[in-house]
Amino acid sequence: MAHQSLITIEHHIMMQEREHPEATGVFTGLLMDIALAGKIISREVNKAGLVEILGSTGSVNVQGEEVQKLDEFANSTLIDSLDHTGRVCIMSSEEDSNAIEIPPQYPCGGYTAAFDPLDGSSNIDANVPVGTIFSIHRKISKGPRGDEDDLLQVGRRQVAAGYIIYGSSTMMVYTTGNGVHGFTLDPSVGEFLLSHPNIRTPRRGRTYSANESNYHHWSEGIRRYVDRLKETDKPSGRPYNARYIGSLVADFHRNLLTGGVFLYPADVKDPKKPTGKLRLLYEAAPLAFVAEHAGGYASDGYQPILDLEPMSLHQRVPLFIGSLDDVKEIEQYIAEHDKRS
Ligand code: P6P
Repeated sequence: MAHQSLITIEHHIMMQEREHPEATGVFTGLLMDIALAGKIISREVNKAGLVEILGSTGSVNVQGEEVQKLDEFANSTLIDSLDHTGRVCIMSSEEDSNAIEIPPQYPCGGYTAAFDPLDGSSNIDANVPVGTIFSIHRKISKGPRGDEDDLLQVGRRQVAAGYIIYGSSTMMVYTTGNGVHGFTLDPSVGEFLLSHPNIRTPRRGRTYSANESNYHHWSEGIRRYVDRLKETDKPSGRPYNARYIGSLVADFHRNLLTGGVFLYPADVKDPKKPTGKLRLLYEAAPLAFVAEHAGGYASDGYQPILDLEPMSLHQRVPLFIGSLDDVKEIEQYIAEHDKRS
């Protein structure tokens, strides 16, 4: 059997960096800092049932969601891995209502980091896969320190994005715009080893992921689209399969590898979720960057997620993401059946 060469994520990032002669190694270091945080979070997630960190801290985050202890641990691990390195100038996290400034005693660098430290955390106690999502931009503000303008950049300008999924194994998937690559953690040596080089997502899938308990809160176009997926007169025979884990990173990762579409539409009847539930800066935009660089697509129903200008750190957007033809079809249903609100 051909010997699969052992390529660590560090080696892979450095090989990618060599293709950018202007790269200074700071960017490489930043991705390695995130990989380190992922290893530490993985260790804690994988023993969550054994030590007293299950259950919640009793506090509530900016989203009004109860903060699970692992959420807090993941958040502080990422901040502690990044804030002193001199590689980032400002950060944003789902867990923090305000931007996270670099402490004055540390230098600022040329990049920003936005992250959802532990997405899907409401599933932790049920041992359902959860994930870390991250998004990297270049600093654009003129001052020596970073500010919110550095974070509120359109998704297409990201220089890197990806996620770490803590599932049956821990994987880190990232792109710098030069292909999407997946690495599986070998916990016995603490290394992420290349296991999924150059991931390409099928143009059309056979899976759709949506929380259908919201069906009556969806627009006409979305309801007609999902109804269509279930009709049995389709020439391709079996209709689509429904697969919904309720953990964005897990649903996204499965669809990325095998094809399919994830839908979290706007809620036309719930004033609390007028624009959907998922956040643009550290959920939709980084996963859209990964999806597009794997040949897929992500839309808010009208335009690419990557073209949306963020107005605020925790801005929510409707999200349709996955196989290119499936997401484009959703846009067609919306164009045909929905009045533009
Ligand atoms: P619902 C988890 O709380 C999360 O943010 C995503 O990981 C997941 O896709 C979504 O919310 C699930 O939301 O409303 O279907 O429970």
